[in-house]
Amino acid sequence: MTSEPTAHDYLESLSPGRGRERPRAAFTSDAPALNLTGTWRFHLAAGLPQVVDGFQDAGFDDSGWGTIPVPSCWQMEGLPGEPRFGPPAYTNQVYPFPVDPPHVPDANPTGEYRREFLLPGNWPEGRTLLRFEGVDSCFAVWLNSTLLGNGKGSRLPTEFDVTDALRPGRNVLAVRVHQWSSGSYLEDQDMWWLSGIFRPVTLLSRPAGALTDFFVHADYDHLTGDGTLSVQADGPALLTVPALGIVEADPAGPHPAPDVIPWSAEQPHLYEGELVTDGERVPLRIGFRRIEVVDGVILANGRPLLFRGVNRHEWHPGTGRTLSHEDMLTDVLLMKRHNINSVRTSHYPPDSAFLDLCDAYGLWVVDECDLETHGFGLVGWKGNPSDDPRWREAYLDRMRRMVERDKNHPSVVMWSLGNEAGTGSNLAAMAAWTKDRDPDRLIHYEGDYNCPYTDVFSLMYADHGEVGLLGRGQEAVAADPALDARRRQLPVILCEYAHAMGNGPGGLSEYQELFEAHPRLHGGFVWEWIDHGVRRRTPEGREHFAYGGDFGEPVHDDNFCCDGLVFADRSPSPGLTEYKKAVEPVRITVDTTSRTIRVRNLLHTLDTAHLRFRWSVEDNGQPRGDGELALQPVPAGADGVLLWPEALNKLCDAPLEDGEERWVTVVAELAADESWAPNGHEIAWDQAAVVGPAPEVPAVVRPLVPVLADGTYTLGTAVFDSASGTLTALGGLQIDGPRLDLWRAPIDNDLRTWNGPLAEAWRKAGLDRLEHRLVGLRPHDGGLEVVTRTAPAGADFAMRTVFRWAVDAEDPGLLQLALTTEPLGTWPCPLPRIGIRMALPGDIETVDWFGLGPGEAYSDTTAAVRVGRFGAAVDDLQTPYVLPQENGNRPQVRHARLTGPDGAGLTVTGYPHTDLTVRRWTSEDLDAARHTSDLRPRDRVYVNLDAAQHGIGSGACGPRTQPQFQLDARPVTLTLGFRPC
Ligand code: IPT
Repeated sequence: MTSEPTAHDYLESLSPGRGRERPRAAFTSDAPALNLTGTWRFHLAAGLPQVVDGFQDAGFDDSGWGTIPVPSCWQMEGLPGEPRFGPPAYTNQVYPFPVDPPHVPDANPTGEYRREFLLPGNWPEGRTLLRFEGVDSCFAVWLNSTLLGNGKGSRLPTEFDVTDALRPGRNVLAVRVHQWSSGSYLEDQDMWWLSGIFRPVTLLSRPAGALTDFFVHADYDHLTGDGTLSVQADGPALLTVPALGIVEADPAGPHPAPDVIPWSAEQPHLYEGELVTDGERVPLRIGFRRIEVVDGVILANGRPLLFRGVNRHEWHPGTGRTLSHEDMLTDVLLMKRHNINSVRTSHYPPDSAFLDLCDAYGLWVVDECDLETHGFGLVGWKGNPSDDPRWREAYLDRMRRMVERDKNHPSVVMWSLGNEAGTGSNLAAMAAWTKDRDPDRLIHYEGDYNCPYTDVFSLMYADHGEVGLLGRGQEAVAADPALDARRRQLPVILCEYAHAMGNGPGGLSEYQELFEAHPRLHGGFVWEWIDHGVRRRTPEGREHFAYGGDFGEPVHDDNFCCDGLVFADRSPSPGLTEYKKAVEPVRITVDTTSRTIRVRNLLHTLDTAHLRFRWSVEDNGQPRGDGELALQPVPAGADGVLLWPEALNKLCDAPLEDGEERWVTVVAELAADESWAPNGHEIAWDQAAVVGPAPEVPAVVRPLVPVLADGTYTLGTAVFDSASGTLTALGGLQIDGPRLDLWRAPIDNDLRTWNGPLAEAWRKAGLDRLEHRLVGLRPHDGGLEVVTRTAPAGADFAMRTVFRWAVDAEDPGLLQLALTTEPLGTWPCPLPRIGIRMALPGDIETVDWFGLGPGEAYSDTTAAVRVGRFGAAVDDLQTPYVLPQENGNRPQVRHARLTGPDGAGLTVTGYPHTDLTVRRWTSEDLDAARHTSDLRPRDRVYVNLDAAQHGIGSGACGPRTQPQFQLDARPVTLTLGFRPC
């Protein structure tokens, strides 16, 4: 029996670990392996003084201990109820402990794990390794009371040789995991702090003669179409790749592979092979490809690469950073189905199974090392480990473990040193080691703007203006002329852009136009893929996603962790739909003047043969006809043009009722099942109006005259309060009449806008507490005129609004409103919205509309919506942003029916259109709510009809709303018709 090490000094030591095996490639083989996942005994100590002496002894009695699943993050246990083992905590940059490297607080939760296993009787002679895929953040391991060693580097594998400690039959494994360690200083990523054995644990037999490591080099020469294969194995082995005619050959080759199908994200062709040694057979999946920078352009297989990417953290709302294979597959399929072609594994190497999926389904990967020291930025980068030689080995160790583990994945095209770790010689050392070990991939790091050792100039959150400058090579000059000259030659990527927090991001299409216009720009990676919301239940049992501060953390960053294109449960948010359209890899242009359809193929590899192009015509949203287009395959990077087919011409020449709109839509869809989506899955589309839009405002020929009686004016079926001029009923429908509305529940981009939150300016101006005053009420021969003045307390600026109500005797059921509003004085800030708000009876359930849809959209997020007829339940028009905020707007609505269960309700017509929002709570309710579970339906349905709304932008982390989408106080008109139904 070995006793406890004299101290736990490894915890705060800068050493990355002791007793570990050298890093090597992750691979499977037919050698026996014992999966040690499952239920382990578990005890959580508050800190070192509380750890259990002797827990590592094989004979220790753990029958009184609880259990925990392995893998898991211990803070997630017990959720969505109460956490069983201490709560999760969320911070972005700030360390949740004093910056006192390498020391950590005494209150250092420590998980003690025990697991017995039976060694199968046929376990081979030879070496046996114990492999941990991920343990957060530092751990020591004993097998049968023998100390094996310790390790750090949470999202990286660690192996120990257990050959001498292993016994036939019963074995006892003991692991002590510390939440905080010196390693925590290097793991300050913007995410929940979670601990434990959170990835699988395996016992691996390494039979005599087995390989320890190998490196597959599969190059592709696009000029000849030939590949070259060479496998560097660290021991004797024979290589077989049947499809290439390689049979039991020396792996090193080099083996010419004539006329090979290269690997790309669009055509992820993998050649199955095998390495055979005396000890085992190792299956190989080989992808031939070449990635290089030529004349400042990133080429993959000789063709420019455009990243339509996302930053992906590993997240599940119930299990934290422990993901099932199904979760990973869901991510990959969702990405592929939304035209995403690349992933930055922010900010650590993912579970290797995810990279297997990227190889198989096709995603270009920027593999990022588990390194971030962002919290030093908050103390002026004083003491940043990145430039302290004492930390060098810890840095290099992390890089080696990533590169060695993942080097055989064709999907990985760039190695990223880490994220937000400042500058320093340790980063340079990581880059130098990597270039030497793997010259065939590119190096990425964003944090050193001079880019002395990277192959790309990478930026975060640059605004459209700056991206345009970079595209044209006109960026600001760096201080050092030599570095400036070097950097000017580098291709540009945005490793993070378009912060997808809450409603948004806006401005995606404008970024994409730039990326597609300038060869130096290689696209980017939206921040980020998934909300890190934690599924939680209120004491009354209402589920919601929790965020920073919800677990009583003294230091936290609120909901800044909820900024994904998919919600925490992996349901797509409107931002994902918008991104899919903005980055569509085939651009279709329906031209109604020349009657042509142009198809620009922006794919990297494939021609358009795998796509079917279909046209359809709708008159006022009613289908009139459709058909297929006979388009010759357009090669990658090329354009194809096609005349409209005769059937389409004919339909478009047919007469149309007055005021109707005719739209032609062309879609590109998969022509056959793919591994990631079925036949018919839509990839791209365009739409153009042949006639329309714009129904004329019906002229009021014989206006009804308002009738005053019993404190009301009656105008047709409309009833107005004679004191306030407010509409109170229409055709028997109770209405809380419209009044001017300028407020929206601030979205995250309003709340956190860089360089001064817009929402603060709005509240300061008093937009959330507007007062209304009736200025004039004038019944006249043409109808009823109501004039109001709307302004916040204390302000001398206002909006003067004229409501002109009219009903034509020819059509007494239609109540028309011509509204004009204009600013008085000087408004100090842009306005959230300009429109009206009213309330209808709570039994309104359904909205059917003709306008833009089907999803929500705002002025700078309109790429994904199209003109058509749509319908949805009121409850389904809401987008459940984790922090409740403005959502659900349907723009450019020509016509809408809001109805209850019996079909009764109200129709609204816009002349020519209006933005429409319908919800069971008010903007004030949305504003006040902290979680979706705070929102309770009221007994009214609130309807906003807007002339305009301020854009979305991505100001919570990045540029504000672009000037063209900013809503300044200005005169607007809104012309509407209301009819009970
Ligand atoms: C950037 C981080 O790299 C990323 O991890 C995340 O925190 C993101 O911001 C915001 O959600 S760093 C920021 C200072 C630009």
